[in-house]
Amino acid sequence: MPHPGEAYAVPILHASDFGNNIEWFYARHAHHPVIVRGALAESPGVAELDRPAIEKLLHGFDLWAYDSATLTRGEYVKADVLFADMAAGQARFNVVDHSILETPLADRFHPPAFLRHNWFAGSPHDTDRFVASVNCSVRDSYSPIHVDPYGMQGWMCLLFGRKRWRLYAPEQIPLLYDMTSRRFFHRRFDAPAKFPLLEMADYWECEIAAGDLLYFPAGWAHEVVTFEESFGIGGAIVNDFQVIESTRSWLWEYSQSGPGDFDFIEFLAAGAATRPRTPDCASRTAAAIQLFADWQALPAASRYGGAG
Ligand SMILES: O=C(O)CCC(=O)C(=O)O
Ligand SMILES: [Fe+2]
Repeated sequence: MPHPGEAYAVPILHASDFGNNIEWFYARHAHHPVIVRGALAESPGVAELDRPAIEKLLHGFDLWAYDSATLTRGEYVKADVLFADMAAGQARFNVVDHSILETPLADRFHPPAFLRHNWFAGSPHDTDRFVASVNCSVRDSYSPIHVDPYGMQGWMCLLFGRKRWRLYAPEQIPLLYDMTSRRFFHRRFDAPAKFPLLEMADYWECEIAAGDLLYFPAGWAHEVVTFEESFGIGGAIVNDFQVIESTRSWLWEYSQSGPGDFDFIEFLAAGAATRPRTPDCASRTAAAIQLFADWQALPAASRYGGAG
């Protein structure tokens, strides 16, 4: 019997529940989305920033902004223009992944310990820009369902505002995705009738506000509604704890839209050689690389849509 999708509430933890115990975080909590409070304890210079202080800090900076309805077109926009839009309630732009390195927040922000074991940090593949990003959204921005690239784990910590996140485990993706057009369901533009399995999808849902950090595992699809003008810091992680899940997600992405613009497999091999944490890091990374080798050995036309 078909069943309607199950809705789960994202659980709320406090950073002191696992402290610096990264293994415990990944073993116990990181298999589904979680909200972590108290995650800015190591960045008091960020936690204390209110909206006027952030506006002042970013004055004169250009931020990479997407159109706020589809996240497909991007352009550089002055932070001042974004903040004026926010005040006027004008939903033109949504900044979701402007690297923090190009802002004065970079010196003040230190990711909490459980997010620091990240192969994107300091890799020879120019991936430091993925480690932390600025997120600046006018009210009513909507990020339609998508999966972040390269099978990244993700997190976002709001400094002010309010967002509702809905997240879907990787195995739910076929229910949300149209194989013919290679697009996810867009809640504001698509007729639900085009996605007959949609209602069967299980999802995890939460609202985050100032001080809340949302973490989600590798390969989880998500959509985000911004209820109130919001500002936060987000980031992306690839590491040995979820290297297999990341690779599965990346292979799916590869099959749909190609490999992306850096050599993911070389990146994994370098990470495993220089950044191991788990005792079985080498075997896990080898298994991930084998997934790629097996996939690549298939005839091109049979790799899903054949994008490879
Ligand atoms: O805040 C948003 O609108 C989207 C954020 C997002 O998709 C992400 O951080 O991965
Ligand atoms: Fe995302």
